[in-house]
Amino acid sequence: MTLSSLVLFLTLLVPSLIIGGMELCSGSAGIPGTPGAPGLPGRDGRDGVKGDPGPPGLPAYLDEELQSVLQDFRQRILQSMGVLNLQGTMLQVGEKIFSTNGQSTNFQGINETCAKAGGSIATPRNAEENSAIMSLVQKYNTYAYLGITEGKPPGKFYYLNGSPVEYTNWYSGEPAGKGRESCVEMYKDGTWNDRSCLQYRLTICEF
Ligand SMILES: *[C@@H]1O[C@H](CO)[C@@H](O)[C@H](O)[C@H]1NC(C)=O
Ligand SMILES: [Ca+2]
Repeated sequence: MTLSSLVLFLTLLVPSLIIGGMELCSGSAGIPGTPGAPGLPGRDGRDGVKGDPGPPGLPAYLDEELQSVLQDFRQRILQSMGVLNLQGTMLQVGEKIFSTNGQSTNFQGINETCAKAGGSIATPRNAEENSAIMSLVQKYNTYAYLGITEGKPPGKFYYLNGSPVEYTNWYSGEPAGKGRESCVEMYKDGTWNDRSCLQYRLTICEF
């Protein structure tokens, strides 16, 4: 008999015995029994609430498609670079690429042509870049304008973004324009001369 059914039994029985008017002799309380053995372990609890969804992964088929698109891009870029390298119109120096269309025009025209092509007029930042530009000047046997112009104080030269030049390679005695020669051209030996911006010079851009 379980404890709860015993309690129920007594609750029902005892009042009915009293109500029934029967004389019950009450004896002394018995000795408490020994505690029962521990019960069996309870059942497992219910499942917890669902967690937040994880970041979306790329489905395998998309990943494969992406890989093949990238492979194709890589192949196309290598082909184009190969053609340009072969033509000798493209020179890579570190992250930079110098290129010419072989055409000559004034400084303004070169600046515009390079901007339209998504680049800017060639601006040597070190000896290695200067040599790359020089090799194009030699190949086309034409001086080139650089992306450097004279500022307000005559004799001071700046990059087109407005910061002062750091690397220079002036020809001996240059710059000597004293405010009358606002652009910079490169000679075939790679040295620089300040010069009027209206000469026709080789278009060399950097990307
Ligand atoms: C060069 O071209 C850019 C873009 O068209 C223009 O913003 C800039 O003023 C030009 N710089 C010079 C010195 O002509
Ligand atoms: Ca000069």
